[in-house]
Amino acid sequence: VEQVQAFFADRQKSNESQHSQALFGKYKESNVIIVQGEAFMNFMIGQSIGGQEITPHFNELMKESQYYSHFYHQTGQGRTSDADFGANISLYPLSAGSAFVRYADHTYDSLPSILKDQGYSTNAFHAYESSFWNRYTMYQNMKYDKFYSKNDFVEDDPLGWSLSDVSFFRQSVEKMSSEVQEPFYSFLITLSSHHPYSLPKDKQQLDVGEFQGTMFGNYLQSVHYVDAALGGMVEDLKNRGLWEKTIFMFYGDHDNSINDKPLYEKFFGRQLNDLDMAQIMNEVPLLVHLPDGAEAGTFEQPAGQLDITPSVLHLLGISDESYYHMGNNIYDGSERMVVLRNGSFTDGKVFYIPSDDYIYTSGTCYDLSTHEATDINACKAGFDQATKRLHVSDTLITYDLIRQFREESH
Ligand code: GP9
Repeated sequence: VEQVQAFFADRQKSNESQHSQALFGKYKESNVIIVQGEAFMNFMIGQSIGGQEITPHFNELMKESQYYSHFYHQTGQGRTSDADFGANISLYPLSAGSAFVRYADHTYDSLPSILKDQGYSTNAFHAYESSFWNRYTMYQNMKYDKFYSKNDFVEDDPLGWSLSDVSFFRQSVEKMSSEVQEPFYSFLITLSSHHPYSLPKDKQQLDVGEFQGTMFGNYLQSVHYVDAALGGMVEDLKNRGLWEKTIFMFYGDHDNSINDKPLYEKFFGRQLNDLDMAQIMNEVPLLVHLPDGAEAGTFEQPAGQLDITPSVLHLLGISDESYYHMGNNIYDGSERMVVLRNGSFTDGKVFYIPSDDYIYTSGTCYDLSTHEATDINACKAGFDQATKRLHVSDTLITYDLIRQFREESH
């Protein structure tokens, strides 16, 4: 408990300077829309196959947005629910199981609860069974006003497990503009690019060439479909006059479970090492569009899902200091470290890949400037910090310490 308290006391101290930053509160009271894309990975952003762009709409949006090119998912066994937990609660998902399922009744400083206290209406949208990943229960704890789940959508375009993302986005935006009070926070989870990625013929718009008929080809095909749905959603938001008053974020939840090096070597036409594979499997894209389209560009410093909540709060001018969050504020200009749930970490200079036995010296330390393995000691300080962060987070969640700390302070 003392270690956890000390960690947050330190974090609070290092956060004190953030208020002077130019973007703090610049978008106060803007709407916030965050879209979490199913299995939407970073490796195919900006890539083409047979001369056709895989994600043309995302690529177009990048021109007027911030694109984080080394943004990591920090998920464990809880997959989509872990991405949601990391992004909206800014604590590390658990080493085993899903926090949504195991500790849905514990106390958290969730993004929707903070925004609700600031007068926002807060809504989650996901066109699937409300009980999946225990969302129905967890979303009440996170203080969403409403969770629009499968039964709230007209099933006018069935696809895969549920409704197509095109229809899901259309109906969600319709609800935002007709049923929801502004300012709002809307959190949307897509589904059309779910494993095993089979799309009906009439929705297959990409010629995947030599990957035709493989799961990898189907994956590219389904991502291309979701990208078009995303493009449609942005158009819709523009037509309804919401785009210019909204902070819009899109990020991927986790990898596609196709961890097959030769396939990616074929895709990129070059040999890949373990570092390349770790980046391919753990990087998802983050796109941030600010209401006035400011600050656009590509940002290469590492970031991760836990950084979403502190960064959104910064843009809205809400101090993060009193909250139990472990992510970085990507706008405070400081150097940052991103820790993955498997114990990997990167600070933009090195990238550590742990071994299965979790013994530090059996892992590999990569120098990101050469992309080659380097002296293991170059990762030692980072490894100790990463281990500490995961331990602090696990302890805080498991023993419901936020509740205890708050009770003690009253
Ligand atoms: C289902 C969806 C999928 O509601 O979020 O979750 P996943 O299987 O990717 O963890």
